[in-house]
Amino acid sequence: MEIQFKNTVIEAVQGDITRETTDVIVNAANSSLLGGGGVDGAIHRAGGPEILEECQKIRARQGGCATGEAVITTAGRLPARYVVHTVGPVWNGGSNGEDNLLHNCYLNSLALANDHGATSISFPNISTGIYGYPKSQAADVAIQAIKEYVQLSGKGHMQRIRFVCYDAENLALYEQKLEQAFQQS
Ligand code: AR6
Repeated sequence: MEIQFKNTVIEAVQGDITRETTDVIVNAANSSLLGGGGVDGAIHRAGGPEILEECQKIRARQGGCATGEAVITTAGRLPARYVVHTVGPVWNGGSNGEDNLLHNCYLNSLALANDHGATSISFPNISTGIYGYPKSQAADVAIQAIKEYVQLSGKGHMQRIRFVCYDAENLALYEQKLEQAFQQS
């Protein structure tokens, strides 16, 4: 599905984020930046060793990436231009600042992509796999963050923001929640 909100097209699709042709794809990384399973593993496998080399340089410079923050590298052999690596929170019951940290992941990724001249970006469903975040709540946080960003961003806006859902359950949640969040706008 596709929604037009101000000057931005917001989409929810089902698929593999490594195939995305947006300027930026976002990786649900961990704070070591050294790769892992899930979407992180898929991105490093498909993108090749150049991505890890740049992650290692970032580690040497700043010691990894804190939860809620984001860093940017080449996309290696992937069709995208850049990979933004953000570290989602591990779900720990919900009263440990998880929503706020997840919100930061989306906003910091958008800001970093925008700083690099990107006009399109694809997000996976950060934290909803290995990190155990409830899917419905994560979708609410993601959509709220995107709405806030589009409302507040000035000239350098994203033309296209895509939620690339791996599973049908997430796609159904995003379709329903995007409709609700933007129907009044
Ligand atoms: N394209 C799009 N989404 C995907 C893909 C793909 N190719 N593969 C999986 N997903 P997860 P997390 C979905 O576990 O919960 C790693 O080891 C998946 O179905 O990848 O943030 C990192 O190194 C789920 O909806 O990330 C960290 O240690 C979503 O991506 C840890 O996992 C996120 O699931 C991060 O855990």
